[in-house]
Amino acid sequence: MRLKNKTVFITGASAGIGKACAIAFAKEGANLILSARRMDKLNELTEDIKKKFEVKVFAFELDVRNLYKVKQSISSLPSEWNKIDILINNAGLAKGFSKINDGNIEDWEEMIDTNLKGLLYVTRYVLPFMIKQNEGHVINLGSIAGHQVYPYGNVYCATKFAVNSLSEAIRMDTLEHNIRVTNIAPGLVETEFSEVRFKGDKERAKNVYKGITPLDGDDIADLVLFAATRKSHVNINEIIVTPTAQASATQVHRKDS
Ligand code: NDP
Ligand code: 8X3
Repeated sequence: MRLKNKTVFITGASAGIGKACAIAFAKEGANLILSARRMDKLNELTEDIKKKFEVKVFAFELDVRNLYKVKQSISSLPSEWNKIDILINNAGLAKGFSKINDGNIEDWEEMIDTNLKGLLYVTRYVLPFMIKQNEGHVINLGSIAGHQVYPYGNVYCATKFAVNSLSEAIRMDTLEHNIRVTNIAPGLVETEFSEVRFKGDKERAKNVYKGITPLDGDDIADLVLFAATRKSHVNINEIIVTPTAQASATQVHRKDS
């Protein structure tokens, strides 16, 4: 129970890494503020967590692209919920896989608005709570795609390069306020990620992980938890993690099946 009485705010908690983080943090006794667009998934997760763990959960619908909703919902959190100890900026997505000259501009806007602007909006309104309490931890989901561009990854990679920059910037801007900042940069994690990228094409999504043992949401939640449970004077600046079979964004060793 390393996080008893701590409050963790997770964006994009309805699936994949965000959902795995919610469960991992609940196991450690943390109270959870969960948000995403799909309330049915969030409600299911909330029920499940409340049955299994003695923690409080406050779940609400939030599209991180909606600046007004971000501002309004964070500023009007019930008073018992506005001491946020840890923010996990996880909501994000890749949409499409094509060269820039063939790119779908709506897909670009969705990635930029979610991965970059959404992360900024949420951070903008959570940081003042942390600064006031002179304590906090911001954990951003970056990616190996934020370190290495890969073919057809263009705009997604650019948003994740931006997340890296913002992790560094938040660290600098909050240094005097005892706030920790961690950038988590995974390689291939099998979640709904590829299904979203390929717009529901399950077969194509499955092929991304063919012939390897990919990471899963629990593997990443484990590392997020590691970063969040170091002694208070220890800041994990970044964790880059890939499956054993992945050496870089473009080099993956696949077994023939
Ligand atoms: P999933 O697709 O499984 O989950 C994405 C989550 O983000 C969902 O809960 C979704 O919820 C939420 N989300 C998407 N758009 C929005 C939005 N506009 N507002 C609020 N929530 C949103 O993918 P992952 O769990 O894999 O991805 C989580 C994060 O990890 C992303 O930032 C991704 O870029 C990053 N990442 C993923 C890797 C991978 O290989 N899977 C590797 C490296 C980084 P809902 O649809 O209900 O809103
Ligand atoms: C997700 C990992 O390599 O599919 O950020 O872009 S990758």
